[in-house]
Amino acid sequence: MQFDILTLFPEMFEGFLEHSIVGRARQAGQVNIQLIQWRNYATDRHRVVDDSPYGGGAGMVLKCEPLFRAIEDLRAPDARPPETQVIYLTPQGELFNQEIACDLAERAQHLILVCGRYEGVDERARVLFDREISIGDYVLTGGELAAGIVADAVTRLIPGVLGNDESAQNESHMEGIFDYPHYTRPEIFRDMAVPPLLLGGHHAKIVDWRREHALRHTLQVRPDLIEKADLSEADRVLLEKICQEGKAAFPESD
Ligand code: 6GU
Repeated sequence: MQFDILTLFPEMFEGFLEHSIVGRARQAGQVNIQLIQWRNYATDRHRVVDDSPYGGGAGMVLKCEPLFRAIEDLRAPDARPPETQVIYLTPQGELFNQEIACDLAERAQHLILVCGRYEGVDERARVLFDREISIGDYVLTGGELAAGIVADAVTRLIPGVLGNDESAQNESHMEGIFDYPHYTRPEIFRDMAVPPLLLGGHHAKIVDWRREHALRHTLQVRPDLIEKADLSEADRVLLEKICQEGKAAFPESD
């Protein structure tokens, strides 16, 4: 997979994309990540890429010409989505999640990630984008952190990037709910014991226990995920039991 990241601050990615699993995937040639300085596509001596907004107001707007030049240079003339996608990182985009990450990892071969800054791009440049993505309901100073997050989430889903021990198969959010709780040695730490069932080696019981606690934690923190999740009949029985316990603890609230 090829990632081209168009940014005014390529230095922001040094470190982050060189280490950890993404760095290893780059070393192994499983992904190629190219950082491209937006200013290289300006034509004037001062390499200006922004200008003040028509109609007045605060801030600067990223100009059309350098951005069109960049995308026309980076995208092959006959390239089309889903294999090639130009993605604009903006707080006004669709909310990034594991489903989008999986879709990109499965279908895309070339992602061009455009990191916005200031008040964003000239509205007319939006015709260049196949997709506009936000990483959450808060405002960052630029799209760089968001592009790093997308590159990380997608890279780790590419077949062969994670080893068997790190498998993405049964981890948090793969099925739309949280991961189960994990414990390791020692068995007792400052009076806190590992749940005895996990020490017993009864595999089927452990599977059930993990599912129950994944559901419990999700219901407590993100009930919205429970509503959207693809749950089995057994899950619904477990949830019913968990809800009944809640009612027993607070009998006055219906
Ligand atoms: Cl993609 N960009 C910026 N600037 N802020 C954000 C964002 C992106 N996603 C959430 N907040």
